[in-house]
Amino acid sequence: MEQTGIPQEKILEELNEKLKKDLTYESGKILGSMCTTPHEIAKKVMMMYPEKNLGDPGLFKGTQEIEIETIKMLGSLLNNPKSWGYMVSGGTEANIVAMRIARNIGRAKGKGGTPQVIVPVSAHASFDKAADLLDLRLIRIGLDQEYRVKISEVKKAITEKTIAIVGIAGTTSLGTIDPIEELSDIALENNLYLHVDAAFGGMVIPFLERLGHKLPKFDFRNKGVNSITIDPHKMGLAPIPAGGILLKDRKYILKNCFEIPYLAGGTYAHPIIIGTRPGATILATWATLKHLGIEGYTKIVKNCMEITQQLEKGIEQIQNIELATKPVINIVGITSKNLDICQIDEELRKQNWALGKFENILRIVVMPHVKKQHIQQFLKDLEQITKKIQ
Ligand code: 0PR
Repeated sequence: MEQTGIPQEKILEELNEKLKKDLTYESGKILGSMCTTPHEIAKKVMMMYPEKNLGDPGLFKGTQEIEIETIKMLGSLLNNPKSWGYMVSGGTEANIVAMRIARNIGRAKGKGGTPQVIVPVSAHASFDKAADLLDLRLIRIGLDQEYRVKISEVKKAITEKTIAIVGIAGTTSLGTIDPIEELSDIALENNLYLHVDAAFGGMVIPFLERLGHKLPKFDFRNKGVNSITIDPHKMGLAPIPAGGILLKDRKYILKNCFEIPYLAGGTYAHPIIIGTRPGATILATWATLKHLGIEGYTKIVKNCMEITQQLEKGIEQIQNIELATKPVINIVGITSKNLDICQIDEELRKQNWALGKFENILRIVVMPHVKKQHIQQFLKDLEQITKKIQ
């Protein structure tokens, strides 16, 4: 650290200089991220209240009420305004919290040995983190031709050690939606906890439904769904960190809290992982949800889907590459039978394009910062690269 402090202006200049190395969403080159520039109102609100701490909510009762209102808004989006939950640091924490509750419910049922959780192979890495932290064993189930979990395999995988099933609504690699209705029936029949990871899809699918897309019911309309992850810091245009964990029933969480008796605001039982917790991003999420409303988000999602279709058509016209599957939401996977995907990725990176790379798929997430002209340019560059490396 400096012995003598540096004037503010100089520091801001230095920061500005150093951050020139960062890619920006505005450049349109970031095609593989699930995050984007937060909405203007989110940025404003976030800067206004940086000191709010929901680790000690008794001190910030107003902020706490706003968190509850935020959860209610997300709950009504997921068709259960009565659901209970918390704003967390993101999908990872939300999934870990859900897995912890499922494990504890399993324990309370007297299930012995290492608890088993049935997950699709498409599950996000946060489930590996949860398994490691919570001493769970993941039982991984393969996918059908449309990259959704194979229901018959899920049924076969259930044992007396199974404590939970996970379904994904908007997978990380391709945005596909598992048959949650069928998973719900299986969970009810076998008295198992069902968690839905809608970290990305939660802020997309409800609006696509409003636009008339026929998609599987993924939310609390299914009686067997116990909890849902939904992240406003992805398609919700909220600032990072703003994830959400919603539970069908408040009793699940009440039995699973850590009581902190000495807090300045009075005793509080922490239900989630982190302690000191930003209120500002939650206030900003609340403001963004209220400002955009259902209509605002529906418009944003409609626009992203139109650009997704533009990209889809463009890919179909380029030789030697193809769509991994027809996109159901604003995520597109590119694959190839005769070209090396890693080589395509390398060449794209030389031109500053930043996509997601999975085993044999390049992923594009058509976020609100991705515009028509970016996709046009991308398709041109991609076509040239495929010709060059043939
Ligand atoms: N569940 C699903 C289905 C996800 O796709 C993700 C994140 C998570 C949970 C975890 O969410 P957090 O990252 O908020 O904890 N998926 C993105 C991914 O792995 C995260 C991401 C975001 C990656 C922006 C890159 C990036 O630039 O692709």
